[in-house]
Amino acid sequence: MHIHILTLFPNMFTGPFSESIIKRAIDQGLVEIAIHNIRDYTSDRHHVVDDYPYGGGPGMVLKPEPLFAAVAAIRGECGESEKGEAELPVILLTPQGRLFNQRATEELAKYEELILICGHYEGVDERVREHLVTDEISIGDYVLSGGELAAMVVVDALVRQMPGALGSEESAGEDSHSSGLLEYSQYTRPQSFRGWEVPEVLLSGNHAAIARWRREQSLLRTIKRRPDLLERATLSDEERMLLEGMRRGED
Ligand code: 6GU
Repeated sequence: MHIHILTLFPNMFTGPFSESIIKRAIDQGLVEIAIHNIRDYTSDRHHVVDDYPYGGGPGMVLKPEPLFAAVAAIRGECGESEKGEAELPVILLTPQGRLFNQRATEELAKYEELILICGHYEGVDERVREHLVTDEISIGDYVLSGGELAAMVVVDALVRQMPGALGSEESAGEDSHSSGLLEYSQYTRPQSFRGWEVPEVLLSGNHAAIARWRREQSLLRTIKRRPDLLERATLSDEERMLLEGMRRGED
């Protein structure tokens, strides 16, 4: 997968992309991440990227020309100038976008190539939204200073679900949200810590019992913390019965 990021602050990405799972995925060639400085696509002498809002008001607005130029250059550079919107999504990171979640990750993961635009200042010129961008994404109902941190969140979520991105010791299959439920509780050594014990069943060696216990924990945790997730989770008949029991407080 080839991810292009358009930003005014390219240095923000160096730390997060040179560590851990993302770094490994880049080194393995699973993902190529190109950071483009929006300022490099200005054509005026002073490399102006923003301007005052028409009609007045506080803050600055990102100008359309550099963003259109950057996307055109990326389309050309990749020899895919004929690539339509369907193949090359141009995604604006903005608090006004649709909420990002695991399902959105799965959708984006289907693309071979995508462009993420990090919004900044008071916003971007509306013509960018109307005529350049194919999708708008927000990572939650709060306001960040720019789209950069959101872009990192999207990249991380995308990378960790790529086959081969996680080591053999790791697994995305049991992550919270991968099944529509929250992940079960985890324990490691010591077996007794400050008098707090690891649940017996995990020491039993009985794999079926362990799997059952974990699924139960998952359900319990989800019903307590995020009952909204249960509406869309795929559950077996046994799990539905368990859930009913939990709801009636019989667990
Ligand atoms: Cl994508 N951008 C900004 N600036 N703030 C946000 C966001 C994005 N998602 C949540 N808050």
